[in-house]
Amino acid sequence: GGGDGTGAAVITKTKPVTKRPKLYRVLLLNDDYTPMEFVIEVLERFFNKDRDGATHIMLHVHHNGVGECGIYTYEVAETKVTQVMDFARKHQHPLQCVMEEK
Ligand code: TYC
Repeated sequence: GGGDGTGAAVITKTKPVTKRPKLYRVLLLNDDYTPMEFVIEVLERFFNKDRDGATHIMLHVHHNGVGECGIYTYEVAETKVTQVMDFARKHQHPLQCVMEEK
């Protein structure tokens, strides 16, 4: 039984183990120089926000100093941060994007 070759009754109990990945918040930080329109484009391009959603987050960051762009697994969050930082550098804006464990 149970594939042990003896014909004996073997009970195999398996505990289902579901692994929940850690999640990370991706944040934009305010600064005095990055144009509002550029931040809106970043949110549309890299975080799939529509115009209204992107504008709302941008204004939140502008007024509060920091704001959430999205919540992702580690690799995705890391990719978003790199994409935003590369895009900002390419356009010579000081925009900062960071991630933190949720
Ligand atoms: N504070 C910037 C300005 O007045 C706009 C801005 C918003 C910059 C959000 C960065 O993450 C940011 N032009």
